[in-house]
Amino acid sequence: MQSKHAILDALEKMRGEFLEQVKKITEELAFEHQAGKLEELRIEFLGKKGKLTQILKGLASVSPQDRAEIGKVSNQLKVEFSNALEQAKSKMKEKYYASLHDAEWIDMSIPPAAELHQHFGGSVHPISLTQKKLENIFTSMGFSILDGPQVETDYYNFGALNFTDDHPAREMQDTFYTEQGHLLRTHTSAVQVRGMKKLKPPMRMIVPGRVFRYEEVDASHEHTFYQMEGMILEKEVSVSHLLYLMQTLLKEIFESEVEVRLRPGYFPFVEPGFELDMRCLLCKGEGCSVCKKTGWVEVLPCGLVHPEVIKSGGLNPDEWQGAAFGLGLNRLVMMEHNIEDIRLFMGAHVPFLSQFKEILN
Ligand code: FA5
Repeated sequence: MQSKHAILDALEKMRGEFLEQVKKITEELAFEHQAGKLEELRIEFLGKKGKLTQILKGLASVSPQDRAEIGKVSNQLKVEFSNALEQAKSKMKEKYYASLHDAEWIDMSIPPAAELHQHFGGSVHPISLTQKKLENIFTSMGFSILDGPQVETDYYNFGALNFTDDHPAREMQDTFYTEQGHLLRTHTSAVQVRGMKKLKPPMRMIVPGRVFRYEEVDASHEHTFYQMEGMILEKEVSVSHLLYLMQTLLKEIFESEVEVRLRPGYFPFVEPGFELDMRCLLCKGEGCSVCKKTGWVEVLPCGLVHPEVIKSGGLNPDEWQGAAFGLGLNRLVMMEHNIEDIRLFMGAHVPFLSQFKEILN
């Protein structure tokens, strides 16, 4: 049996301990180690099994009135802790930028100290790592790798893909337009028709690349992100070819079976179209900010190529059939490495990036 005062005392003691640790990390630790330590601290105090939860277990034995008071204090503490962590992070960034400024005065001809080399030796971006892994898988299955312009025409991004001028589906992908009437491609599907014109069928191609959308940014949405388009054109292609391709891809990436579900999906350039979702590996399907509390993450929309698109490629849809998919690379990499926030990819954040010190082979 614990009294209200005992719990409030424990919370106050925990507060002191937390703030002291944050101060210590900010003042004493080299900035490149701070992000990791701050996250450890957050988990130690605020995590599911953290100190706050442990203290609040005592709530069961106090009166409802006292419980409300303690609840209020603990909510205030959470806000205070989050603010302290945010402040520590901005200090960390300041130190980082200051170090870049100092670095301008380094004599570039002196070999870097081992310590510096370890931190700033450069590393491959996690998206590039997974992109390369996928490219290896697909080229081993006879796929060619294609690229296309990031500043595109309306025709290749929309018109050639069976989006009529007033098609409401254009609004599914909010678009950045240039003053000259071009646009930043909203998907790698913009390369489908370019690819059909370039490669003779039967053909298999993938198109990894950067795409842009006028999006509200949050834990799972970026305005600039990466996709990988895949397309095959053969005399006969069925939904089972498509599913086989999708399963192979996910199995190779995750090196084990992952739970997936298939839903009908609508895209003007495929018929039928599907949405392939995978179980959110961050929360194990329990619901988090990345999967928007659904337990599932949209990663792989796909379908059979619409006959109108085959015509746009200058081919006869009675002669050729196709399947296509558009993999969301950022979200796949988030699942692969347990990354909780998509914004980390573009944040130029050294402690984050230096976790991926793998070498490409
Ligand atoms: C498309 O972009 C279609 N071109 C995909 C396609 C290709 C369908 C071929 C059929 C055949 P969608 O808008 O759903 O579809 O985006 C595809 C994937 O990109 C999503 O599943 C998601 O993983 C990722 N994605 C979409 N918007 C964002 C965003 N703002 N930030 C990060 N990832 C995103």
